[in-house]
Amino acid sequence: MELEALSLGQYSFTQNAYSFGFAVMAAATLFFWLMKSEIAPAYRLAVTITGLVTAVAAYHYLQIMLSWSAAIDVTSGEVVATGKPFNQAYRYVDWLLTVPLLLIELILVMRLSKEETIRKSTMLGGAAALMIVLGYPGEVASSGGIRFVFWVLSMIPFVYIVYQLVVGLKASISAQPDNVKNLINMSVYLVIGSWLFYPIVYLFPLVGLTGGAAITAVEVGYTVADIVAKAVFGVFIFTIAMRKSQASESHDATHHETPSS
Ligand SMILES: *C/C=C(C)/C=C/C=C(C)/C=C/C1=C(C)CCCC1(C)C
Repeated sequence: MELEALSLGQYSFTQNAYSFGFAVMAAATLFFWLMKSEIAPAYRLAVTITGLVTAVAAYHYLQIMLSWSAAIDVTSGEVVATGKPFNQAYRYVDWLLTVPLLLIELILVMRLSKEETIRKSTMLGGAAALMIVLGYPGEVASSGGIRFVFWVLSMIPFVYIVYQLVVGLKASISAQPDNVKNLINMSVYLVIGSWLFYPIVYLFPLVGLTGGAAITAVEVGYTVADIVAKAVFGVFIFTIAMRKSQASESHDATHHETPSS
């Protein structure tokens, strides 16, 4: 990463985005965990994991922010690289942990049968982890060709996940209670919409964005996408859990929502 290509404004803008990311993730974690007592026991695990995802992200935003300020010295009024590398692995380690968990949140809040839950969580979680692992070598490569090759490889599990969400979950979603069906559909499209952002941001350096502008666009772009994919998505999961909890007060608490076929 050519850190000295950054202007002072780009450096601070990126630093402020990390700081905002940390604040949102930390606040979201407190909200999900403190509000968990309002949720029926059957849906608490989904909400616990929702808060775990934002907690892991808050921790990594703090680390990213510290790494960013350690890599760059601005005391002279200009951007000077200190020689300490900016650690991009924090982002990928964060994704490796949080991306499978985000899909598991969605599966858990649907409360499918035990076998379905395990099968879908394993398939989707596994594909998500593979997608992140395949993206990393391209992210840290200095050659555009290598970046593109790993983009293509990582897109394979990405497309599989989108297919599974849209087609694979269809029957299960239509078996969901009426008061949450729409919200679950919206959550699925929120996942797809916000996740699409990442492979697009990843390509910025390959489509002519260079130097400080490219670094800033990638870093701020990922941060915005993270906030939508983790905290905003989390609010959807929380709302679904809340509505189901209210509905289940008058229903059999052990009832499973499985497709009738
Ligand atoms: C909270 C973090 C989330 C939801 C991160 C999601 C990340 C992706 C969907 C990343 C996907 C990528 C590709 C599909 C190709 C290029 C490499 C990646 C890893 C950026």
